[in-house]
Amino acid sequence: MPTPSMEDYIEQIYLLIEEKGYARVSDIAENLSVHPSSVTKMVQKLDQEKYLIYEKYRGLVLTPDGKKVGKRLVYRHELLEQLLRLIGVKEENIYHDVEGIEHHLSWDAIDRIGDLVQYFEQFPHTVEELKASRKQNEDEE
Ligand SMILES: [Mn+2]
Repeated sequence: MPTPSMEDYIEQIYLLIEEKGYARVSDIAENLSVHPSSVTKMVQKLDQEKYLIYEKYRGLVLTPDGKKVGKRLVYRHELLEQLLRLIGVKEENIYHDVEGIEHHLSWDAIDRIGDLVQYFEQFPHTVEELKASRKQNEDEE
């Protein structure tokens, strides 16, 4: 199991490869706001743990295992963003909040949140009712 920090790296690498076709140390460093030397260190660790293959002058590629994990991490991030958006969290808070909670939920909880988001999408009136109830609470405050 990757640690929270390893998860952040695998997630970013997966996103960069999806977007650009490759992930450079400098881009990973920029996206995670860390020093390139920290990226190099972590990338070596992820190579040891078989999530990716790193060759100093040729860049890095995710192994099938790394791709599988990366895909799940991106799904988890997007699902949590969807949940926060549906329950009315302000747009400016969503990304940061998801970064803060995503590593600390079990996959059981993620699956149940998946059910909840699906339920909201299947029955849009429930989202409207939630909104109405929230409005009522706000008016009472
Ligand atoms: Mn994330």
